[in-house]
This record gives sequence, structure tokens and C-alpha cells, in this order.
Amino acid sequence: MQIDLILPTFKIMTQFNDTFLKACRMEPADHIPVWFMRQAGRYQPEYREIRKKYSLLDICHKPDVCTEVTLLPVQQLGVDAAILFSDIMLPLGPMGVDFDIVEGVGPVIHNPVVHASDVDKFTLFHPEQSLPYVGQTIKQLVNELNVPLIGFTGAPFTLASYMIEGGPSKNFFKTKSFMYHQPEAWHKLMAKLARSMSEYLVYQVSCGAQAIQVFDSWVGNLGLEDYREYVYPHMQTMFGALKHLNVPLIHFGVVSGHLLEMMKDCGSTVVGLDWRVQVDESWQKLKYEVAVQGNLDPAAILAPWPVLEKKCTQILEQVHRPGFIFNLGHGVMPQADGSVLKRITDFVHNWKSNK
Ligand code: 1CP
Repeated sequence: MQIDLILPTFKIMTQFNDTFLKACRMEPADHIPVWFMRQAGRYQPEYREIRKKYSLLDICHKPDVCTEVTLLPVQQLGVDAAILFSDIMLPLGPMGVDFDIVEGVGPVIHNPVVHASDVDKFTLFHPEQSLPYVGQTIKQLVNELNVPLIGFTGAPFTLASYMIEGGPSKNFFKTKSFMYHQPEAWHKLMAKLARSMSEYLVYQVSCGAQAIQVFDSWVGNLGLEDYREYVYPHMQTMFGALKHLNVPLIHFGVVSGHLLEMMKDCGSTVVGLDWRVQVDESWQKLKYEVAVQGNLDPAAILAPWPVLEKKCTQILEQVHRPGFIFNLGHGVMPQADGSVLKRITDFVHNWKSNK
């Protein structure tokens, strides 16, 4: 099958659906918008077929294929936003990080940070020069889409953790040890990442991305005081550099319930909730000053529909004001069934409007 030749030549819907942007701005909308983190991926037979031909990074380098992969879930699920297909590791290549994305493992770094002096080897980069294909993909996508496109990046802590651990980690001992032993080098690394990633996001928005999400997936492994000292100043710098873009700034972390207020104070306008917290309690903690996004347990997709319906209802019943975006509490896993994701999307869309 010539999958890469099936270029999208039609608009997904005739009228632009701005429900997601309205919710991000806490404005009333006709329905609660839905999208799913990792909505493009291995749970889709079409994606698996494309991956037989191209590696994940190949897909990112080929605007036509990348456009097709990004559009697939929008067409199949009817979600209210698209998210650029990419990976948080992509912009680390031009900074000098030598990595592969290994099947069944995730990112593996061949030149991990061990000594303080290693930090100096990583350079700032110019996204339009180093990653022109990202900009081209975004331009193609906004031409095709009738829903907003979310651009994204990894947050400095999550990226630094891969760079120091050399790959995925459960306990982040190497990262924390580096942070405690080499605070100066740590802050240097975080500052470099904050600057590069904010420039990367400015570039994505300049090409047409209408919202951005910063994935600080693993930062929940830090306690509050460590977050304040080792992460917070860099997130403030990063979001500070994005404010003028005037697009929704979504800030997400896993197991981040204890950090939510600080994540808001960094300057984000939407806070992503993982599934371990209650929507109403969390929103109240955030003083309703930002929109919130979340937070169905991704594992609930495997539950029989009545159980899943109850879990969706429990989330939706906590929403009494504009400014809520339905999502999972982390990414769609490969075991998910696309028809169930579609059913969730329809269920949320049919929920009584968020007056
Ligand atoms: O095809 C494959 O190899 C499957 C696995 C896969 C996919 C589909 C990886 C390897 N990356 C991606 C794409 C990807 N990565 C997207 C797609 C866009 C969409 O949502 O549709 C996104 C948003 C990411 C971002 C990403 N990559 C994050 C942040 C989000 C999260 O899940 O917390 C992280 C932590 C990564 C690193 C990464 N890349 C891949 C894997 C398996 C991992 C996680 C490894 C680990 O546990 O540390």
C-alpha cells in the first residue's frame, strides 16, 4: 500500500472548530473540547503500517508523511485539536545530543552528561535552520486542518533527565545526584534548554501552531522544594519568553498534583492534570485562574464501556465553568482501541454544554 502518497487533499470539516481555543481562554463554547495526548501512535493500524517503512525520526523529517500521521487521529476520532507528530527528543539533535529512539525502550542517548564540563558541549540552535522540516510540516498542517494545531516541546527538566540518565529512568537517581552535586552545571544546562526550547516554540508558532504544550512528563519525581530551587526559575524564563505569542500555553506533568500551583505560577495559561487528582479540587487550588486539561486514566480505555462511561461522567460532573479540555491523564498507550477513543470523544461532545 502506498500510504505516503495518500496526501490529505480535503478539509476535515468545512468550518474552523475553535472550541479548543475557546476553552483554553476560558470562554464559553458549544461543547467540551477533546484531544488525546499521543493521539497518533502505535494503537493505530495505519500508523503501524507507516512505521514498517519509516522510523519515528524519518517520519518527523518528511513533512508529507508527518502531516499524514498528524491528521490521522483528527480524521478518525473527530477530536477538537491536532498535535504535531514529533518527539520531545527531536530538537536535542541540533544541540549536540547523539540519540536514537529504540523500539520498546524510548530515547537512548549515546553521549550522556556525566561531568559538569559535558554541559558546555551542547550548543544553542536556530530552529529554522536546523529543523526546517518541522516548520514545513506545520505550514502544511494548518493549511489542511479545521481544528487548531498544538505545537510542543519537552520541558528542561524532562529533557535534562534523558540527557543525564542516558535513557528512560524510574527513580532519576543520576539526574538528582548531578543536580545536587553540580548545581552550577545543572542550572547552566537548564538555562540552555529553557532558551532553546522557548525559541523552538516561538518558531512553531511563527509557522502557524495555534497553541503549545510543554511536556514536563517526569518532573513530578521532584519534591516541592527541589522543584522551586532547580526547575521553577527556568520554567518562569521559558514561559516568560512565550507570553508575547498570545497563544494558549499548556503545562503538563505526570504525578504532578503537588506542583500544580507552581506550574501555574510559571506562567502557563492551561494546566494539564494527570489522572491521580480530582479536577474540581485541582482547579480550585489554581483559583480558576487558568484553564485545566485532563484527566482520564489511560488504562480506563481498556475497561468495559459502562465502567469507562462512569469514569468519563465522574470527570465531566466536576466541570461547572468554561475552561475545561477533556484529555487523558497521560498518553494513549499502544493497547488502546481507536473505536473506544472515538466513543469517548462523542460522549464528551454530547455532554450537556459547559454553561
Ligand atoms: O513509533 C514509535 O516508536 C512509538 C513510540 C513513540 C511515539 C508514537 C515515541 C518514542 N515517540 C512518539 C511520538 C510522540 N512523542 C508524540 C506524538 C504526538 C501525539 O501526541 O500524537 C509526543 C507528543 C511525544 C512526546 C514525548 N516523547 C514525551 C512527552 C509525552 C509523554 O508521553 O510523557 C516523552 C516523555 C517522550 C519520550 C519518548 N519517546 C518515545 C517513547 C516511548 C518515549 C517515552 C520513554 C520513557 O518512558 O521515558
